Amino acid sequence: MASMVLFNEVEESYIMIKPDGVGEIISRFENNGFKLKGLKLFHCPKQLAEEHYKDLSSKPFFPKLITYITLGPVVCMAWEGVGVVASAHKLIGATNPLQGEPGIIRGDLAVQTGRNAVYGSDNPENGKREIELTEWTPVQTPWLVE
Ligand code: IDP
Ligand code: MG
Repeated sequence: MASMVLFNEVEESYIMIKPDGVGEIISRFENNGFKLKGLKLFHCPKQLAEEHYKDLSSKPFFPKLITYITLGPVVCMAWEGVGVVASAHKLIGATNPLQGEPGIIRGDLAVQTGRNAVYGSDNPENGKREIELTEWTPVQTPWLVE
């Protein structure tokens, strides 16, 4: 995918701490020098979870994935930075946490594919789409405009 090789572009990635995730995940991105543009705690409705994961709707694990994502609140975040999408992928690690090396979020903080603690956008286009999907409004807007 052409967009994945543009490592010097400023991008946005939608990062989501899944219901089983922990706050430490936020500091992993912060420590890598990315900018947290927005964050909200959100109990995702089933319909929105299905829209977010629509590319996986034909997979046998899809119903379990939707159950997982809607189990409790998730932390929706918009992170900005040069090459943030590819860097986030490296920080998050393999889909199966048991394949994660120490220092990689899923390797350190999760044990099962079906409870792998965090989501990150696949490419910058999806980053934009997924941030818009959760209807995130820049926090400055209501401060600057009544
Ligand atoms: P990714 O999150 O590493 O990009 P995907 O293949 O896009 O992985 O799958 C999305 C999510 O679906 C995974 O993060 C995981 O929570 C869940 N998932 C993927 N494969 C399985 C499986 O075989 N069993 C249960 N859940 C799965
Ligand atoms: Mg994926």
